[in-house]
Amino acid sequence: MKTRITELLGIEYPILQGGMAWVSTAPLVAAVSLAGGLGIIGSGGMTGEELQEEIRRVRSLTDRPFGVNLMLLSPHIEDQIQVVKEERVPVVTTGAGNPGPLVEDFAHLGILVIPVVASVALAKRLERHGIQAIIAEGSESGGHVGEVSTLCLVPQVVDAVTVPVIAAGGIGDGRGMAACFALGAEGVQLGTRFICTQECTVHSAYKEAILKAHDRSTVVTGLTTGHPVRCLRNRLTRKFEELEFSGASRQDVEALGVGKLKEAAVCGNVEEGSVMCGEIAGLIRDIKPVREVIETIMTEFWITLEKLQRVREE
Ligand code: TUI
Repeated sequence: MKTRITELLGIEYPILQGGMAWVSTAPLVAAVSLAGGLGIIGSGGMTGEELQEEIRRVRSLTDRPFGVNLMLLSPHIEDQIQVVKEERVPVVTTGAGNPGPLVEDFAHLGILVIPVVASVALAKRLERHGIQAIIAEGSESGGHVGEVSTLCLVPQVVDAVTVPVIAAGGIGDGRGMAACFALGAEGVQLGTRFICTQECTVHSAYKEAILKAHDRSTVVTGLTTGHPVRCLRNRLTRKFEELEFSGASRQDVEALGVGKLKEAAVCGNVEEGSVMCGEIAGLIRDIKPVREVIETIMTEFWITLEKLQRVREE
């Protein structure tokens, strides 16, 4: 398979594994890259030193290209940027902010910056900074979310920029991938689907909670704080709802979320912790090896294209 994304990244399939804090560590990242996609380390929550160790662990497992996701709101962001430069990581994706000033600096070192955007405005602004690809992430995604759905965001970003667009948010199988390609995307990024894999090191209770989810299981908390986060409905999200609608201050609502992703992902506390995942959680019914996930997506993708072709012929 060949798109501007496979060419740019030097990968076999245009499938990226979203960088997820406390979730996408070296074993998952390396497995995705070895299977022909692009694995991405989620650096949120890591110190610079911890990130460096994780990068080296990936390199000990594969020679293939991989990426690091920089969460721009991270308290360790300056150290993380330094490490990514020192290690000459091939690809950096960014989230939760505008990476404009970083792009040129990284490009000089041969590091490809692929920002995640949730709006057309930021996509256009970043194209002027010389980015070579962009991820358009709809509000179906897990974790920190924007306001526009994938179905509406992707074609608008595709029309607004000339660089290739990777669609993210709400994709769980090859049908979703084909839908995004119909909108003009040349690659897809999946997070939730890759959590439910054998190689993902997240606590097993986190994976099980996703397997039990249905179409209406996720909610967005923090709508009043400016940091909306999608995760599974549980005791924590009910506390959020109570607090948010009781007129509590932004600071008090924010404080309720501190450390809660780690609580779920590392400790396995899926009632008091934040089980971040996308709306597509309801589609995911099994824990499989990464290679099988990627191969199944590709098979479903080609079957979908053939089915669509038959609509015309019949
Ligand atoms: O970043 C994400 N998803 C995330 S980050 C994260 S870590 C976290 N932990 C605890 C609490 C909150 C977050 C979990 N999930 N996705 C990429 C993404 N970026 N989605 C939306 C955006 C975004 C939003 C605003 C990108 C740029 C932006 O720019 C604002 C501006 O300056 O224009």
